[in-house]
Amino acid sequence: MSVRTACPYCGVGCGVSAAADGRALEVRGDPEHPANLGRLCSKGTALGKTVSLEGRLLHPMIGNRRVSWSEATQRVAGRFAETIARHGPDSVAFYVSGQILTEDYYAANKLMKGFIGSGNIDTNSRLCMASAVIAHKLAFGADLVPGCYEDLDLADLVVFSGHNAAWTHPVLFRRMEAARARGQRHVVIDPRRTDTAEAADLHLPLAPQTDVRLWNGLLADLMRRGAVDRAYVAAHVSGFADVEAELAQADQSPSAIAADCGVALADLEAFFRLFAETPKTVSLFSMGANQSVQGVAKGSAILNVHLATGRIGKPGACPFSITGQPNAMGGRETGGMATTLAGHMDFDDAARARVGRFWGGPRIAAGPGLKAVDMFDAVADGRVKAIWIMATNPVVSLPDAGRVRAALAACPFVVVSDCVAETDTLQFAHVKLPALAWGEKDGTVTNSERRITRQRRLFDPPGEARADWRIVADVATAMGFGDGFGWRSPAQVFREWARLTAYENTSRVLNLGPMATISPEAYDALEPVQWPVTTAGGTARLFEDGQFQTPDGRARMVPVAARGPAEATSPAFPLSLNTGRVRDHWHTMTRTALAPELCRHAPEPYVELHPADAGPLGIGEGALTRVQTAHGEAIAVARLTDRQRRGSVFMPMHWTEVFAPSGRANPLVAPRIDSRSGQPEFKHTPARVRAYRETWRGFFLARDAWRAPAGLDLVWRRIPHAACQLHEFAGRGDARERAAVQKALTRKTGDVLRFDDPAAGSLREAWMDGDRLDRVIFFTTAGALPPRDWLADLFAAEALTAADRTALLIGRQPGQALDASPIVCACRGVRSQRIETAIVGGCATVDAIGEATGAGANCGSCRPEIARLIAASKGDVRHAA
Ligand SMILES: Nc1nc2c(c(=O)[nH]1)N[C@H]1C(S)=C(S)[C@@H](COP(=O)(O)OP(=O)(O)OC[C@H]3O[C@@H](n4cnc5c(=O)[nH]c(N)nc54)[C@H](O)[C@@H]3O)O[C@H]1N2
Ligand SMILES: Nc1nc2c(c(=O)[nH]1)N[C@H]1C(S)=C(S)[C@@H](COP(=O)(O)OP(=O)(O)OC[C@H]3O[C@@H](n4cnc5c(=O)[nH]c(N)nc54)[C@H](O)[C@@H]3O)O[C@H]1N2
Ligand code: SF4
Ligand SMILES: [Mo]
Repeated sequence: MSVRTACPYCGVGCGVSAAADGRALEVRGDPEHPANLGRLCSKGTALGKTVSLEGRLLHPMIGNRRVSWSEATQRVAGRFAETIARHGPDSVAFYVSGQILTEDYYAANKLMKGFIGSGNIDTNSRLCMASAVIAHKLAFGADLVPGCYEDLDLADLVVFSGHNAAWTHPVLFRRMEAARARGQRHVVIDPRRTDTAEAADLHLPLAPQTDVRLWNGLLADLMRRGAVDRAYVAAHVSGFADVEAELAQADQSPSAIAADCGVALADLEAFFRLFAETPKTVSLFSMGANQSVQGVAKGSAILNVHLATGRIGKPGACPFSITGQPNAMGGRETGGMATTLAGHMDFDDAARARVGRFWGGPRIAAGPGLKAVDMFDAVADGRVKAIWIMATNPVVSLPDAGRVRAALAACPFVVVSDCVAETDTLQFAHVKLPALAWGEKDGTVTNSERRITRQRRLFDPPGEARADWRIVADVATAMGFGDGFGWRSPAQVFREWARLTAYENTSRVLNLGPMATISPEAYDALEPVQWPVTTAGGTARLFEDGQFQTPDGRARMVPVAARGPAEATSPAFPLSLNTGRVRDHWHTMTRTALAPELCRHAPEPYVELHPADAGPLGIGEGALTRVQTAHGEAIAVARLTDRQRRGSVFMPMHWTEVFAPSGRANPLVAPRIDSRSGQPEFKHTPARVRAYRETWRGFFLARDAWRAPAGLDLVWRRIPHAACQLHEFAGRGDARERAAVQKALTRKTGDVLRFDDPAAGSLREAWMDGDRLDRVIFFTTAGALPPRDWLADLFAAEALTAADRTALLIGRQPGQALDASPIVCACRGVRSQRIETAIVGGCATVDAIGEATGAGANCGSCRPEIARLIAASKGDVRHAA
């Protein structure tokens, strides 16, 4: 029987229809869910591959000792209570995540802000949405997302500002591609020519951190053209004159703006014209906007343009901050951010009194607590002495990760709730709490368009794992707060939450009033619904009547001045390091790396560079490259591409100590934050690159995951395959280093096929366990190593053939042309070479390629890349400015 639930990855919030059989799972897109209408992307499609119990944390642990829940709960409650008694409520903190459910969020927030009495609960949405939240509050009076996905179908123009939707919100992007086929235009504002940009009508590859200048320039241009909606402004907006005065402070001529933003004048003018002429415009903004010391200003500059043109609250027209995590919105609603109290109420006296009355706890937080980056600073300097981390991996995902690591190592008491047993953060936990994962828990999430969807349970709870809300409630009860935390089910938590949104609510748009009495049956059967919820049902679009949640009901335009990034590049660090996502991985890879097909498109840490920046440094395509900043160093594989701006480099954020200790991005990222939102500037840190110049390289295939041998300075990364783990490594040492690695990796027993040529610096070993292949080791000092995939596939065989053995020794698959080209389509495992062959064979469209090879025919995430291969074959590759 299939169950309708929601995908646990991105903020699109796709509906999934899933049928479980034991731990096996079949998933399809839910055709009834309004967010995706049956589609899923590569990550959603592979969900079934990520639900095994391999590597799960299934029992509470204190140190390395398995303990009972009651002992773990007592320990957490005891240490928190003791710390609070000695050092006050602000000496403890919770750091939570947009990947817990609304019920979990509500429980954690209530405990911290209503019972412990501190504001110190913040969420990883601080790294993600905080700037947009502040921009919304300034403009609309509350953190309200005006639009809905239908607007993306109806718009005639969609502007993507720092948003690589083709990779990060693939299903929405498919929807917009369909609209584009009907005539919708796309403009992408991004320093990189991403797949989103590649497919667009116009790409503005702006210089890093010049968005405010660009959007201010657009507004000035609209004013000059008379394209401002004066009647709308007069009726519904304040602050217009202040913004006009601010704009007058700078030269707003298109040529000056084009020069400052580093874009071609003709492209800038084309954008301005298109924007002026297209009333039905949606401006999507994401991490290229938010993750900046000007994050709030970027958001305000975008909202100003929409308010001035009245393009808000109308079908097909709105500014649209798109959320990253499945429940980023739920966190913002319940109060998971240190800067709001709960239910879109802040810390003013009236709200504190109201929420305090509602909760009935002993102590209500006096004011905002520590924001994420500040919170870990406070851990570092001892102000915070006990921290509970839930559903996030800050040792990987916070900026200046080396400092975060040191802070946790020195913290007297660290609690981590997670579903997996091994993360970079868990190694610092004094207490590890096993949480139920997706498919095991029940609750709700809110997607980017304010739509609440039920996540439903598909499997029985494994081991002793428990729902996050329940873990919190048990600790609260052990701290003596049982009265406020006596829930028996997530439905009860949700009801209380819905009741709070409606409590003494005369003006708050966030209102789930009719759900405050929802029965357990109705909660189980809940259909996706967009808040605010009235007796008539959900609400698709906000502000249709031009009324905002400000005291006078008017929206506010906010003057913003363009500034540079926090830290300019310098002769020592001449490049701008930008970071972000790859198509098939999710953040710190704890789940996507369980699906080998999601590890093929971007198998290992890389750094993208413009060939003109790489050439003079002697860095070629595929070379191991050091990326250095004032904070740290990483080593990644160089990818040379003119899709990267000169002077900028890009690294994915995903790799961790578990997968690639030397390939982590965040030890490099400066912890500079927007002073209002507290959001870090992940998209810009001054950096330099150098060739790594390894003296030898190798790889190692084994059935288990291995860490780099201790005591050696190697570049090491692990790449999961279906039947084995591939470990790639390189070093700068001599033959002794190679010998030490060989010693650490070889088996002590079993048959071995060995080919050793010390003079040439190469070694091949294949170790057998009976007839099965058990380990393979290849080294070389010459540089050439054979393709790995066919070797990895040999691990699936129960017994090797004589031909396999010979092939192992010569390092080549006999008689078969090797296709070692990169995987383009993760769903169907189609490589670029096959697609190129199909193009040569006459396939001239993405659909034709799909018919011939299967590529792009499932989730469609790779369609932009296929289009690029077709374009490249015709020689009409566009070049970045
Ligand atoms: N595959 C995949 N999808 C995901 C996620 C994932 O981990 N993997 N994570 C989810 C989450 S939590 C989030 S927050 C979203 C993020 O989704 P996106 O915001 O689309 O993703 P990013 O790659 O972080 O950054 C977007 C773009 O900002 C650009 N950028 C950098 N600097 C600037 C600048 O100064 N100005 C402008 N205009 N652009 C700039 C970058 O080049 C990058 O292409 O993705 C969600 N979806
Ligand atoms: N350099 C750089 N760094 C970035 C960014 C960037 O663009 N560049 N983006 C930032 C952004 S936008 C984000 S959102 C963050 C994301 O960064 P993180 O939140 O640190 O990344 P995740 O891997 O999603 O971590 C989620 C953790 O929760 C666990 N988990 C999953 N489900 C559950 C559950 O139900 N309960 C519990 N208790 N645990 C669970 C997972 O196993 C995993 O360990 O990274 C930020 N860091
Ligand atoms: S777009 Fe992909 S990752 Fe995002 S919710 Fe849909 S299926 Fe999941
Ligand atoms: Mo995010």
